[in-house]
Amino acid sequence: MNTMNLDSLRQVDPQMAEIMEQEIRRQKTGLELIPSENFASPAVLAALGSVMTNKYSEGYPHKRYYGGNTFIDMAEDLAIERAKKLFGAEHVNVQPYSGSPANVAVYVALLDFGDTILGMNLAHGGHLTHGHKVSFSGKAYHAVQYGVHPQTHLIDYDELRKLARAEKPKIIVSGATAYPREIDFAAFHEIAQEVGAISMADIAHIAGLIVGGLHQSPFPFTDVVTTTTHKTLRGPRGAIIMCKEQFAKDIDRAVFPGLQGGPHDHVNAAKAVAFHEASQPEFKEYAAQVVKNARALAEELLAHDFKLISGGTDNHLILVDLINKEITGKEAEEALDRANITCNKNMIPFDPRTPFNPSGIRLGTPALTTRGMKEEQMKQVGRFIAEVIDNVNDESVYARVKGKVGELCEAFPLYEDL
Ligand code: DSN
Repeated sequence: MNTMNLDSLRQVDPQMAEIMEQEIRRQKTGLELIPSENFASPAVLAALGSVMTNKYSEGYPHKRYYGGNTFIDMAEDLAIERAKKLFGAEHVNVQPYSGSPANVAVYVALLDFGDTILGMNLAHGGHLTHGHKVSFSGKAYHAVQYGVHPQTHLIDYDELRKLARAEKPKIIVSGATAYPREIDFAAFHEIAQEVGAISMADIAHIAGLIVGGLHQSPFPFTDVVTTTTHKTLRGPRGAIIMCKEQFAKDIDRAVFPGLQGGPHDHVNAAKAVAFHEASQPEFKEYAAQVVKNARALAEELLAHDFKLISGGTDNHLILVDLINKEITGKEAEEALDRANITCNKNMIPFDPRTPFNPSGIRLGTPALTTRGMKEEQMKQVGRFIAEVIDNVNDESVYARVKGKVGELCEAFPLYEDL
């Protein structure tokens, strides 16, 4: 984002400018630990806040229902080519508005209503769109859910195979939003093949780690891969669908005209910028540091008697079981917020509590790593978290930690021209 944009906003709409200034201040002065969030680069923000938002371009490059799309076609082609190269995908659709619509588009493209989906239970780390009963995926389709092993908290591939053989799903969805360990996409695909199912991987959380070579890739074998572009990938809020050529036509038709209208061309331009950034050598270093930072934070939390689901992490996130600390996830989220540490309450596997007041919190390192923080700072952050959680309701502790959080944030500035 450049300051000129903010100046014009201040002149035209001071009320909204004031809200945005407060949000900018919040982002700069707090520790962002929500694992699905990140700080998009000034180049990505520039593309998002651009004239590309002015265009209608229903259709696909060179086959539009509107005139004047020469440059929009160039931008969308560029986004597609860059994504293909980055991930090694055969076909890419960059138009999905976000992750949930992308997953729905895959189902609409490849399934009939009532077909069986096998996906990961939300309470065990899956996603609403992987078949949860409150979501479209669980209402329109017959959803069967797999989970993690009660002791190890790891995906039990033998159980998954048994379930797949018994239920004969039409599609098997891998991928998670709160799973701290590596996912074996090859095992998922093998099981899908054994039962004649389509394999689908939702890599939204770990796309940046895959690009950085830090996590097993679902390419080239997985049939369909979806990802958001704003998490570890550090692009704009949005999503893409990648697939083998044999599914391309159906998926494109499901996205447009099946479910969506005009593409968000400013977002698609920003996706192209993000793919360019993610293909640079610095991005590999960034992804490696995200993982090192998560390990360092996990070690510090373990040293402060926190229980971590699966005992630690292989990726960018940590799922903390707070039961031994006698505090709920909601209380912990609120207490940490008071010290300018942002995380989110989260269900843990086999949680005795409810989603709105669960037993855990979810922490991640993508955003702090973007600020340039390393292992030493993660240890500090771990100590801040312990200080708050072990002294909950002590206002003086909140104030003290908030002061230290402020100093740490000042040493790792963000969006300096804002
Ligand atoms: N809402 C996202 C997350 O926080 O993980 C998943 O879509």
